[in-house]
Amino acid sequence: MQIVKYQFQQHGDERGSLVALEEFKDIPFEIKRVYYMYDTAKGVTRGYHAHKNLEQILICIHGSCKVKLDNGTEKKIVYLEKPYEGLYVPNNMWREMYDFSDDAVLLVLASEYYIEDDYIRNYDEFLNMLQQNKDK
Ligand code: T46
Repeated sequence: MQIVKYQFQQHGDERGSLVALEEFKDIPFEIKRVYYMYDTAKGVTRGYHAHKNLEQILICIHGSCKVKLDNGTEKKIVYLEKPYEGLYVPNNMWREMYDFSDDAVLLVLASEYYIEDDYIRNYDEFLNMLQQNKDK
């Protein structure tokens, strides 16, 4: 499994740093939604689902966290701790986010609006869907 981590351009000067993200330029899709999670309780794992039709970029803009990606055959763990790094998460990818630092803010840029039907929350269902896609 290839992990795609974007390194965004940092505009830094004596005042500090700034990152600007433009759809189709820095981000490979139209950004239809932005959300972020913070104040994550100790020991919590979020996610435990895949999406049928959603691309996302995860940026830990403050603090750190880990993301486990699972494409049904391979699993990889990615550590996010830099506000100028974005992890690309394609559709049909199981994800779990955990080990959030107390100060972690995980920002997500999404290619689609929020659609509950797009979630696959059962791991066996996820594997079945991958198999069905293969059989097509
Ligand atoms: C994902 C990972 C990385 C909304 O109302 N609108 C939204 O756009 C989102 C993302 C969530 N919600 C509501 C639905 C739930 O009542 O916020 C609540 C928490 O969402 P959820 O339990 O899905 O959060 P996570 O952290 O498990 O997953 C989220 C995204 O939902 C998911 O698409 O890929 O972050």
